[in-house]
Amino acid sequence: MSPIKSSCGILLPLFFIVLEACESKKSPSTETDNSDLLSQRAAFSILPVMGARPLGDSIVFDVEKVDSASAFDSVIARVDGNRIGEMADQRHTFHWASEGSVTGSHIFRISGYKKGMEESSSSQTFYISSSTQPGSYRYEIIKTLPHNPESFVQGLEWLNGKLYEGTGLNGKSSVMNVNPLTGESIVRQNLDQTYFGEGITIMDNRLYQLTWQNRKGFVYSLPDLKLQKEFGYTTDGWGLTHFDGKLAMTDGTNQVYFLDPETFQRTGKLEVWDSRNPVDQLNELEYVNGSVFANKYQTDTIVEIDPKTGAVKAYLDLSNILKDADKLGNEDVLNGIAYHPKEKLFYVTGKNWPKMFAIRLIPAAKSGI
Ligand SMILES: [Ca+2]
Repeated sequence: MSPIKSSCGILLPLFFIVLEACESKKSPSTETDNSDLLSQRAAFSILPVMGARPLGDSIVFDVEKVDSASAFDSVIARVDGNRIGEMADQRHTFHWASEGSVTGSHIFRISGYKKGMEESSSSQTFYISSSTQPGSYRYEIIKTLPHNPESFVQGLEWLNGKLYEGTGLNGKSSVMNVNPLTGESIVRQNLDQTYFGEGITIMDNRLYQLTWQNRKGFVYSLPDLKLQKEFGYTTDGWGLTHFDGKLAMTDGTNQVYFLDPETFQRTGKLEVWDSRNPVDQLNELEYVNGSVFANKYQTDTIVEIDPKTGAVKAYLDLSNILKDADKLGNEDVLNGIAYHPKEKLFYVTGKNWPKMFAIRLIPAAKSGI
């Protein structure tokens, strides 16, 4: 389990129901008489929402005023900051329809107001999972191609019949236009050894590249791969793709962040969940026909994600696609997904792999994961 941080700054294990009481306006008093302790108690109790609830469910929040002496002018309930109702009685049951929302963490908050000021509040973090069992794909290898075993591939993308690759490791990071028939670079731009290159994507004829922990990205012109500008961000940089006019990046968690491609400001995020759990270690990305495909780091699995909801649509298991007989001994994990839209094939490879594979995906039955 991964610890998560509540809005009150308390580290709590995932799936542990978070019941927070945040006194809104007052600083903690140093006095210890009973009346002061009472004044610091939360004015509301919220019955915990148990476990992750499937997207589309109506979520029920049972709230009770703990301190009946608290006379609020109004009591407002919100989910993710959006008002869902008002509480007039001692107890109240609120319903929130999660249909049309997204997977991941959400916050229910109940606030008591006096003279327009929030006097006291309690909140609870709850979790929404995918409502459907993930499907799975089988695959057929259409082509087996060479790949430079010195390339620690972090990003892979086709544009107009040209294959681009970004590589990592300090001192070995680069962006390249690669000849897919030989695995050799046609145009190559090396990064300073300060930088550990990560995901790449091409948008409006510009190639974007992340770095791992430098919190800096680069923008290159095409086809010459000349550096045009740099940009910053506040997380690790792992995978990168784009769709609907925005960049989408991962940072090794289960989150996908959306960035404006001009200002690089974060404009939104998704938390990726399957029908049971958050799906983390999301790495290199590829947007294909309404889905985001992601390598899951340290596995041979590619995850298909619905970018509208964060729900996992399907898994693709590429275990043993690189045969032992083809290994040179320096291979690292599967990484790199590039979709060729005319061929309708996915090109996949791995870090320091000597091979790249063009595969056709074949939907299989629901996996039951
Ligand atoms: Ca890609």
